[in-house]
Amino acid sequence: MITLALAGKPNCGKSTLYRAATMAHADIQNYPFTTIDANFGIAYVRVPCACRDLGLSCGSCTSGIRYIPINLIDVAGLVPDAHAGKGLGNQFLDNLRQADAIINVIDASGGTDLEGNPTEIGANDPLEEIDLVRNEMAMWLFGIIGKHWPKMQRQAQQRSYSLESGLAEILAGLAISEQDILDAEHSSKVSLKGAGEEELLIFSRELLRISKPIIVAGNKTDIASKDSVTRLSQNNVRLVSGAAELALRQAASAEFISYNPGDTAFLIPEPDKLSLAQKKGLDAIATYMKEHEGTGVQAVLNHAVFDLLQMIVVYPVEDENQYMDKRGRILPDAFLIKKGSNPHDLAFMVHSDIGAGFLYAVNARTKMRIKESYELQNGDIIRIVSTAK
Ligand SMILES: Nc1nc2c(ncn2[C@@H]2O[C@H](COP(=O)(O)OP(=O)(O)OP(=O)(O)O)[C@@H](O)[C@H]2O)c(=O)[nH]1
Ligand SMILES: [Mg+2]
Repeated sequence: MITLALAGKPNCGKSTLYRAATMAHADIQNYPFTTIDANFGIAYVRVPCACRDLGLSCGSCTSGIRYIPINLIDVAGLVPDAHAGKGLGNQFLDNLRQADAIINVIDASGGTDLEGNPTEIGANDPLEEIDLVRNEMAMWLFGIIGKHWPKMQRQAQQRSYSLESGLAEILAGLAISEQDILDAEHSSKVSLKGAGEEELLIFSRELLRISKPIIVAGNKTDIASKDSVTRLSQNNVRLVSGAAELALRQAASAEFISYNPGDTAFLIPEPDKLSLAQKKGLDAIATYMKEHEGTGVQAVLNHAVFDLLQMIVVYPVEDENQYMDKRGRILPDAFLIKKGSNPHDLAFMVHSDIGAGFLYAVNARTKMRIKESYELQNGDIIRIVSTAK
């Protein structure tokens, strides 16, 4: 399953976003280092369900909206020099190991300093927070590689030893592959053989850029100034309000409003049930949503998965005529799979035995057999035929 991690300085709203996206518990407070141990939960990306194009109602979606699970990690806040032990040190960096991509949360309101202490709104420049995560992670990776480097360089004197595969073994637990290493070597123009410290740092930065892509989410946009919001969006920052999303999810689960995560508006079925304060709070959120086309939280998750990580959605089925599994469930699964994957890759995702026994696949929309080399398309419904059951 895809894993995203929320990282950023203390007190920027990571746990608020985490709670909003997962509806799992996490402590939220207006001071730095509220979170010490990382929180691990399940969030969702939102897509239109394929059952609607087929004129069916699958039972796995909400009125045609399909939510597909991903892992979300909320880590402790990081401060400059965290890699060297400052703040809560680099344990949180270890929590980023499993992440496929990072959502770098910044405080768009400028109402907290670099260490996360509350200040006046606008007293800090949110753009200064952007390089923090990237730098700290690069130094952390550099530190891990550096520890092994002298020994590896000695081993590299032997002809049979490959630095790339040696490094891939060391970095396997960080979801970094040998291909990532080769790509980083190529694009950073650093040759690992004989690389000194400076070159190794350049290489580490590039490897990080390739293996752990980062998007920036400007949180607390609801209290940020107009100027700050404009400036951030010009700098490729995605605007969000974790607090608004959390309030909506809580109001929806209490059945005060009808809202599906990612909607650009919500409805209040029985306004009389709400107190004046609740109405006022919801009114403010409605105004914010009108201006920003929603709270932005779902949009950030979707952007990370579909644009940054280049995933597509594919529906495996066992009966291509009725789009069902053996138990009669219509489109029972929706898989996130990397763009460029083929039916054989999908078979392995369903189960390693199904992959090993792969015979052929059928495109359920056309009922045609497809080649093993066929590039899966977003929304494909695929029956896999395998010797394994
Ligand atoms: N106005 C506003 N306040 C927010 C928003 N998100 C979070 N906050 C507030 O910001 C403060 C910090 O929120 P947390 O979610 O605990 O921040 P964090 O980044 O997890 O903090 P650490 O765990 O200490 O690193 C709390 O007072 C939240 O209520 C938002 O979107 N808008
Ligand atoms: Mg926190």
